[in-house]
Amino acid sequence: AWLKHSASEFTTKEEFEKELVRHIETTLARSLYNCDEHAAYSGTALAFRDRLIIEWNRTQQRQTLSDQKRVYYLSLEFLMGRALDNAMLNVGQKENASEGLKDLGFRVEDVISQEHDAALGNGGLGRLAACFLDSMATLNYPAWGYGLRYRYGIFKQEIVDGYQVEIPDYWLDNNPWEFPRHEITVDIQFYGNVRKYQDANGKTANSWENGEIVQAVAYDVPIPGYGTKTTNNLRLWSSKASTGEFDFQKFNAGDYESAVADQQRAETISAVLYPNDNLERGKELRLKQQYFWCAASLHDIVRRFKKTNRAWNEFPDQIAIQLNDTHPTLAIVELQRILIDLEGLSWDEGWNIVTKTFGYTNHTVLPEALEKWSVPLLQNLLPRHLQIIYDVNLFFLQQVEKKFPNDRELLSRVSIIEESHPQMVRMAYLAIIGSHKVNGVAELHSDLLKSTLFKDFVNIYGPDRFTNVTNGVTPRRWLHQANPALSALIAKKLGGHDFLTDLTLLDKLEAFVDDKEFRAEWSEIKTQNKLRLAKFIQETTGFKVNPKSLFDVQVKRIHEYKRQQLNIFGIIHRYLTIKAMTPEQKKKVVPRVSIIGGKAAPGYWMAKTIIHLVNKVSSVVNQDPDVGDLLKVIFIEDYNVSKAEIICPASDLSEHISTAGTEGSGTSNMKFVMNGGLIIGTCDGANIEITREIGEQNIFLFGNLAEDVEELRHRHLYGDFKVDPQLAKVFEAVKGGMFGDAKDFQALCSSIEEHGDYYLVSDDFNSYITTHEMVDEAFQKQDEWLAKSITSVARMGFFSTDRVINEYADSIWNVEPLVVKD
Ligand code: 26Y
Repeated sequence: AWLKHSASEFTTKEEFEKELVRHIETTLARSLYNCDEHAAYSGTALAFRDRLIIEWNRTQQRQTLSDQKRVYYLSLEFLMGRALDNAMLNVGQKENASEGLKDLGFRVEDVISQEHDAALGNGGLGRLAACFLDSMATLNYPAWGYGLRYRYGIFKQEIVDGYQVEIPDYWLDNNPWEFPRHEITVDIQFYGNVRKYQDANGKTANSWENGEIVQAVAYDVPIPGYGTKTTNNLRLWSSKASTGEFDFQKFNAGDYESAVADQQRAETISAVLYPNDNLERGKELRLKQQYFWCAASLHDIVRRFKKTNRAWNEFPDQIAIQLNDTHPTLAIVELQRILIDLEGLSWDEGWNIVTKTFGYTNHTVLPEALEKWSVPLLQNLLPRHLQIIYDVNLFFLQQVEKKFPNDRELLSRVSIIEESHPQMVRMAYLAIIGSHKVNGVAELHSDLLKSTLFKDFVNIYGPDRFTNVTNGVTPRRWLHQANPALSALIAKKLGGHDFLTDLTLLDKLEAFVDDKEFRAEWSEIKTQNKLRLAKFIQETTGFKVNPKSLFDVQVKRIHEYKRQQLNIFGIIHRYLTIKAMTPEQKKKVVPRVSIIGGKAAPGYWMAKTIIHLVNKVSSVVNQDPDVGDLLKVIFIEDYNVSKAEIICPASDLSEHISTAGTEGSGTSNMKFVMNGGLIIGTCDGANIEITREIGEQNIFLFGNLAEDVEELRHRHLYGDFKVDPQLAKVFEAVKGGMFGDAKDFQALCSSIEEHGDYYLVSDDFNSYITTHEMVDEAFQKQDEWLAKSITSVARMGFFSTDRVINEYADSIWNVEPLVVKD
């Protein structure tokens, strides 16, 4: 009789053990007697990988056969974190695996933590892409991700003498989760020239010639859905010297050195993730990365489409492509080039297909993050693409002129080409013009796009091209995986884990808010999670923190708009306040651990100064006997996804305190609340919708509103500006050398005192401090605090990426899930 499943589809502890041992002994050529934790990790990963491969092949076959519309998510960043725990949980075999590992003498947590994070992203945008992949697979959408296979992910951060130092993150050795597809390659052209010629019908056509060729090689990563057989694909491109004849000429001519140099230059394209988050720098290599990845992905997509033998006008019925910010905007131009130059379609036929295919997501209104590429750079690197951009612009401006005659101001405002020196291509405008839908990532953000940045385009196209899709996070990683105890408690109350795939079911928890026993269990889980973090802090920093303290966390990329400086100034204020207290007064203080973590872009000097100050304050405060356990300040080194999984479940309070109107959405706010933490935050990004969902009484909001920011900034520059008196005291302490050389922090203080306080730190300081006092009071009433915590979690159903993906599918992509039958 045939087996119901092959050996690699283990469903019991024994079957898993067999697979594990087989991989350790044969694939890894190790004996069980010298099997260390890392080998146990590799063996386990390989056993799970086999399972994924089987379903992945089946999924790809099923999707090809069904011939329905697919989604391609183009993102330069996929901040995946670790894969093993996720794979175990998504295929539902973590129990069996942990039992099996235990038999061999290993703890599953130790094995899991052997894995190197896949850190192919900077922050929110990259992590959102990773959550989207999880939801698209879980919801059975036929969907692929396309990205770059960087040899070096985001740098590893070390703190040396209080300063950030960047260490390269070489992560590719022994990565069991990727499959090289050496047979899937695309030749990508750069430089060269455009030649005009007469085609067979006597029409003028364009040919891009004499360029340099670099080869793109596909590496595939399986993406398992939770509780479904659907296993989707993430395809990452790696660059390699072309093996074409042309490129061997140098070798043949004996020019060995220069041939090797060419080879290295080719490999440089996918060598490193640019570590800037929300800061555009216009580097040629970055533009090369963008085109390399867009062109490879587009050719792959077109190749797949052509196999179906459909007419070109069916392309948008078969394919939706989502642009994760403007980074892949060249895909728009590349598709138009393929259609008109290579496939012989007319301009209008091509452009009609292009605009129906693409959707564009904007993640930021910060001017310094908006991509612009210089015309001379594009002219040199991608001469044919520049011509197409000019033509897109010409036809667009003609359309605008028709609708709004004689408005030259308008034409120059909306032109894709900015008339500066040198001229610049505004990628966001190109993305809007080349897409059928443009969305922001939270309500306020989408409204701001329509009323400020893209206002003219709303007038030109009407409001329907612009929409909002509020972000979410995947509850599988951010609740079930990061906080197994809480997930289990919820499951016990709700009668199963269905809430993990329908997060709105969490609302049933509200019925238990007053249940004493339930509250105690809830509280105990938080305590255990805090103990786990306290242990981690002691192991990594040497500082002991009291787990009974209020854990106050701000972890995210360091940026002035996110205002870690407001946090650290608030901490200094608290420190000064405690130091001035009598012993009697001190007894009433709620002990606090302030935890800050995040990377600064290597060239972002102000952000690095903030990190430096946090570390200096930490070393002063943590050894001050006047303060003891009343205040501890911890900087978490090298904040990343796997550390976030320990940190999020352990917070009592987290800080989301950007200047109103600056944060697109924020997604860690959602992760923290989902884990029963409360928030102190501004009326910004998704904080506003979180408040609407969980109720004003369950969140600590403070600070000025977005609508008042412009006027305040204006007043700083032209009216009289006085630093908040409590903040002034903080500055006095810093300048007096309390935290080391005052000069080191000069710029931080003067950006507020002398240079207009662009981020409104002073304006919001008093409100921030007062709100923290309210937090202290609330924390003392533990029963009420617990009620807030439980109620908030119960009302977080909206913030699952499952809801988000369904919205994209309905309102932007027009795709249906491909339901799997057993
Ligand atoms: C142009 C280049 C230097 C660049 C590189 C990375 C520009 C921007 C970025 C990253 C942006 C980013 O992470 N944005 C964040 O996206 C999240 C997901 O939508 C939002 O929650 C968050 O508010 C936003 O800052």
